Amino acid sequence: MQTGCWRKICRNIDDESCALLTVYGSSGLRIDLIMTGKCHVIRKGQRSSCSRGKSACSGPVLVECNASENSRRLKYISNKIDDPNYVRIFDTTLRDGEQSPGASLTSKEKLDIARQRAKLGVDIIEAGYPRSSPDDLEAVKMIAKEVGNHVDDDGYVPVICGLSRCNKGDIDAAWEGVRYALSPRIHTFIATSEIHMRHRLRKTPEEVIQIASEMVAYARSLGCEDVEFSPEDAGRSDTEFLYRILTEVIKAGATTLNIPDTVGYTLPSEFGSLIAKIKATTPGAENVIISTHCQNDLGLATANTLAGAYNGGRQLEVTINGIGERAGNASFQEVVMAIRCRGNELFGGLYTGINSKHISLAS
Ligand SMILES: [Mn+2]
Repeated sequence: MQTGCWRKICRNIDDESCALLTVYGSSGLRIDLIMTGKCHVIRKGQRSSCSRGKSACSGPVLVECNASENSRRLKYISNKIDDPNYVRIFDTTLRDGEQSPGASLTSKEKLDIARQRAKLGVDIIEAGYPRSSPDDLEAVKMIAKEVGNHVDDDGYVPVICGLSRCNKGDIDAAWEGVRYALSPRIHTFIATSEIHMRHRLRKTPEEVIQIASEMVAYARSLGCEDVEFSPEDAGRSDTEFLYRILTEVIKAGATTLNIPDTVGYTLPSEFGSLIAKIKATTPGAENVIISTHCQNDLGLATANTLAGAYNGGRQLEVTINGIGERAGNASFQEVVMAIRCRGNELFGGLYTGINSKHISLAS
């Protein structure tokens, strides 16, 4: 990484207010942005003098940016956000990211990553999948106890979330992992596409609806007031069926509905309109948060995520550098900086609570 070059330029512009962004997308592509606190000092096409000599650094192409200065953080309420323009960032580096080909982290590394994600101010940390192994359960517990109890001066503490399939064993394990956090969340999922219901679950659509609502209600019955439900493979599910299952899980107590494009199959226009239709059509959707989760198989994870936000998604699931299953997930840096740089123009003033000054340190 040629971050030396970036830091140098950054210092030249403004030591204190400058936030430096070095983005490595899932494909290794670099997006070059330098942000400042007031965010006007962006020079196009400037080349740096690099501490390692010019040949070591091709120099960035800087882009002009008119960042939103809005970054106030709101008090966390599981099923609603007091400002319609605030977008929650759900960091699943430790869960989806850990499913990257070849990735495997120790508990200590997971704790370090969680601390660092909290430093950036992510709203929710998906700390793992506790039923998948005793080690993962221990790691989630450790993160819940430490990071999930570390309250900042401004009252910020991240929600700690654990993933589970729709069965009692998984949900018990997830709750055991996250319950020590000040704001614990259980995230439960079941497949809703025809192909997955028939061949993987071997269940009828009616059975799937019943299991999903029972398990959401079960998670709530454990004392967890924050339950996220995901209809897995939503991108390839029948939309009428999606409205029905989502209606039922809202009744059962789900507080966030996450819409995953599990196989990275949709186009931005399709994914955006799916989010818009779910918001407009599902009874009770106005009382919950709609979320996006986009895989990058067609290279569209960031584009789809932004389309989701544009159409009313107010929780965006991302990973550091877009790591994740197969081709990866939506990139935290790309999504956060797109909203920060273009939120005013394109999204009617959307903003996140992320402290972008720390982004370069995290990559
Ligand atoms: Mn995923």
